[in-house]
Amino acid sequence: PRYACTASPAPDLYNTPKLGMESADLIRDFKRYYGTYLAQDKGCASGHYLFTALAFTLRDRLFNRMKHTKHTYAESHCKQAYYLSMEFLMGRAMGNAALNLGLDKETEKALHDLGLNFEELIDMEHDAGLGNGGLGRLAACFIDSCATLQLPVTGYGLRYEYGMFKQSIKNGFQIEKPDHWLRDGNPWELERPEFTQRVKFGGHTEFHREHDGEMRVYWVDTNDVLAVPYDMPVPGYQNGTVNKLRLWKAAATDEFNLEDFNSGSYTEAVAAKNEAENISMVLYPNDASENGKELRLRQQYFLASASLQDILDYWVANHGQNFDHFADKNCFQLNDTHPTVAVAELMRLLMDDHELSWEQAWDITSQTMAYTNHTLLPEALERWPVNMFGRLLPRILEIIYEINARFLREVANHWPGDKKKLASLSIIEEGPQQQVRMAHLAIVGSYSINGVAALHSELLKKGLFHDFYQLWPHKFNNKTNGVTQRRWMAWCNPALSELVTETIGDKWITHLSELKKLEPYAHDKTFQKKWHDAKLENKKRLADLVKESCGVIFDPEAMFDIQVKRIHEYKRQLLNVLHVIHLYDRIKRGDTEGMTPRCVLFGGKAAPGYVMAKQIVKLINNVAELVNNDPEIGNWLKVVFLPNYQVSAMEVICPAADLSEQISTAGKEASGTGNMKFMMNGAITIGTLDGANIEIREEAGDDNFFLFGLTEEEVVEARHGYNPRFIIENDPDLKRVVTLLEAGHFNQFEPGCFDDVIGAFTNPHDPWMTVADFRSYVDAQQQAAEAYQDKERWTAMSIINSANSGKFSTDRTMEEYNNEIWKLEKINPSYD
Ligand code: GL9
Repeated sequence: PRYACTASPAPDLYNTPKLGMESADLIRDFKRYYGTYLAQDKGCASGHYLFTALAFTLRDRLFNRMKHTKHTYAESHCKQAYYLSMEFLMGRAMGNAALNLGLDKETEKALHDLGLNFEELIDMEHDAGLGNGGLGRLAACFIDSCATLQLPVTGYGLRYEYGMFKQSIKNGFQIEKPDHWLRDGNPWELERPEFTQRVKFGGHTEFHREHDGEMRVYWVDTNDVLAVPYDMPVPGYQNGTVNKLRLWKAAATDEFNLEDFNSGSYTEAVAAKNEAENISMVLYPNDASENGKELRLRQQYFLASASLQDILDYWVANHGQNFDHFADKNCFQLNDTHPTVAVAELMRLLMDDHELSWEQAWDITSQTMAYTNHTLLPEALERWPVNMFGRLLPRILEIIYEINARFLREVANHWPGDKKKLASLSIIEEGPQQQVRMAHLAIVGSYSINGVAALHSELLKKGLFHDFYQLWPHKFNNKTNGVTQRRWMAWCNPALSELVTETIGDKWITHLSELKKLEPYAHDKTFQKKWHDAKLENKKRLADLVKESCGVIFDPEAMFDIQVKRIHEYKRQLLNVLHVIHLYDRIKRGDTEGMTPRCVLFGGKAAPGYVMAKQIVKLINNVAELVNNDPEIGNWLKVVFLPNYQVSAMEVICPAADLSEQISTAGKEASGTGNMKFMMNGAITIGTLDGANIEIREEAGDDNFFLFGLTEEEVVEARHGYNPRFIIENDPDLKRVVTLLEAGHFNQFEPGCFDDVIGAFTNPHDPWMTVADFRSYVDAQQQAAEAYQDKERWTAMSIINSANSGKFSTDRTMEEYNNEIWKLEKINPSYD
């Protein structure tokens, strides 16, 4: 009742005046927030309050546009898309907000007039680390591009109290600390308690025949949890559009456990609320691997149910209980299988709450759901024990069984008498413990299934989802990933951006293919000099960060060789370390001919339970320790492991890279997106033919890419009879590297510390085939080193890479999703 619309205030109470965008208006608002709203007194200027006052100043301008955008969508009755994702790795919002509002220059000036520094305030902001890595950051880039393209797309996710853990390094080992990012408040969010939803768990189902003779299902005796939405603005680039990211927080209902309550255990009953609120407490930090924890399934259902109820409420408010055109006006993009329980939940809501028949509900569901797959790694395929599922979500399990029964009839028609096909395609996996296969549910329930790079999409059809492809070839498609150039170039690389804009104009900020116009300048001496200077400035910025966080001096003239991404065996940070040890060995034996001074930077988090990944972190740190403190090595080689890699760190790292390490075992990295950020900012890739690397090389040209390693097909082939020990014996360089490792050269006071790592890459069953690619990797590294020595050649390669990175904008990716999957009309709110 508190939020019900009862009072009738004067119409102009709703009226939002357009806010001034000049520096003087910003100063006025900023002072009011700082002095009045936050009640700061003279004498002590706290960074936190300065930051908050500026955030509120910008936020006003965002929320005005967000309201306006919402009304424009409502009035146009347009189709809308919903991006359902367990992760949105947003990073910091301040700089992006100022840039996209077109207020970056004014803000800087306003603050300067007040004697303040914009950059210092920007650095006060805590990263919104609500994601693990590529998949979560992709979601953030997608919604940025949708707002810029004026596509009516809303993001739905969870408002985790704790984001991705903070990583520190102690004695070479990774230490995890909780990331309580909301501790100091989040000025960018708006709580919307009036849109709270109720999500059911547990209980059981009952079937009743109604007066009209229809059967109805009741899911009863449930333990309900409230979902409270928090909205974050998603501004388009200087176009008046501000879309919405709606994140759900779990809250207990006020219904106490009556038994406890009546027996006098009031405090225990209140304390039990914790269990409900735990649902949105913490992001699971596992990259590409699932562990079947019940809390994770609760999170997934909580997201799916709250979001779909919210969308259906909006529909009913506008159309009543008539769902005839629902599928023409709505679609849902599932970011991996994580939100896939939405397929069954939409069926439940349409049938049990809105009284549609199975057929009507299925038509709607299967015409509105679309699924994106982000990995081929088998350990990442989500499966839930049927027991757990039935206990937690009994009604949903019934619906999944019925979807499966109908689906298996279709399979039996397509392959009469083929029992094997039924078993391999079934949504329910048989075995000692029955499991629900979420990918199968997603495929059966969706009209579109896409991979995230050309190779990955082909491999899905050829391998993992081959049988489904036979059944429904029309459902399968590719959407190569991208990144937003607003954050990943315009914002994070001002030096290069200014040069590019003064050379070819600023259209590239919304049309990245414009960068192609830089290509004629690739060999222009004056332009090369400016390009090189911009890179140098960025390298100094990174060198400062490295000095501050690792105490190691990077010489900006040296080649910056960078691998930042989650630590995972398939990404082969280990191969990179083996090369580093090889360089160390060469320097030690005086073989520095043709060598280039290098600064090698590693960064990335290991999942807390991933023992091998953590040992790789330890190995990198031990190698770094020895290399950096050996006077014989001097400036030839520096190695650091930069702790706590996150979005705001990448904003400093990618503009400063010379060499981008994209060295996964071919066929394992679905796409990669860091590779695109580096390319855009003029780094040259050393990489395998994997994921989007293939397309990067196609765009940049073979001469502007250091290729090495087995192809996906060769990897499959080479597995048979793979003999790493034989390869080591026959490669003197590799032999020396392995001998150093086995002799304990990097762990003199920690005996046995790296035995497992050595065991892994020398194992004939090593799935990542590290040793198989060592020789061609080292050769490609040598080519890179020689190319770097020719400054002009290198700079030309750098320019050509950036000039040809147009394809890798999420603007292009979103146009493709829209043209081929969503089919939304672009809506211009005509604000600004
Ligand atoms: C990933 C893939 O591994 C990447 O290759 C891909 O670029 C991204 C985005 O499509 O998705 N899938 C996945 O589970 N993760 C990816 O990065 N993992 C994390 O996000 C940590």
